[in-house]
Amino acid sequence: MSNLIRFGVSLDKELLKDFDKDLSERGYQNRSEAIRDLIRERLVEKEWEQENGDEALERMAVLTIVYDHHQSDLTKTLTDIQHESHGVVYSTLHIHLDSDNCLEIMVLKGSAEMIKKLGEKLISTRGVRHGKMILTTTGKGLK
Ligand code: NI
Repeated sequence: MSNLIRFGVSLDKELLKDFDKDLSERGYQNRSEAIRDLIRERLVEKEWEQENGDEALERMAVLTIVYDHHQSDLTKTLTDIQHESHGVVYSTLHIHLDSDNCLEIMVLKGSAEMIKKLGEKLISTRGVRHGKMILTTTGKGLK
């Protein structure tokens, strides 16, 4: 027996039109898959933020930063911050984007508080031009 449930949603016509356009641009075949992904995204986010929730939950994040390696001491500062949190930095990929800029991609793993603290510290470091963190989990409770 299937666990699938069909439900109806009332929506403004223009909003639905914009949604469908976005789906098609992103390669979704139908609304159901897009809505499932939106729901999962929200639930992963919620799961992530529940510090007192499932303690065995694997919390992970992918952090990217772009910075100018010519700026004095910046490379050293960023490396020092990562070494201070060596248990949270699971893996690092460094790419020399051009003659000035570096892209660093880090996979972080640990408690929500440790990951957020480290991510915010790196992104807010003076000289980091752009930083972004994506939070994720194994989503073990999600279908
Ligand atoms: Ni570099």
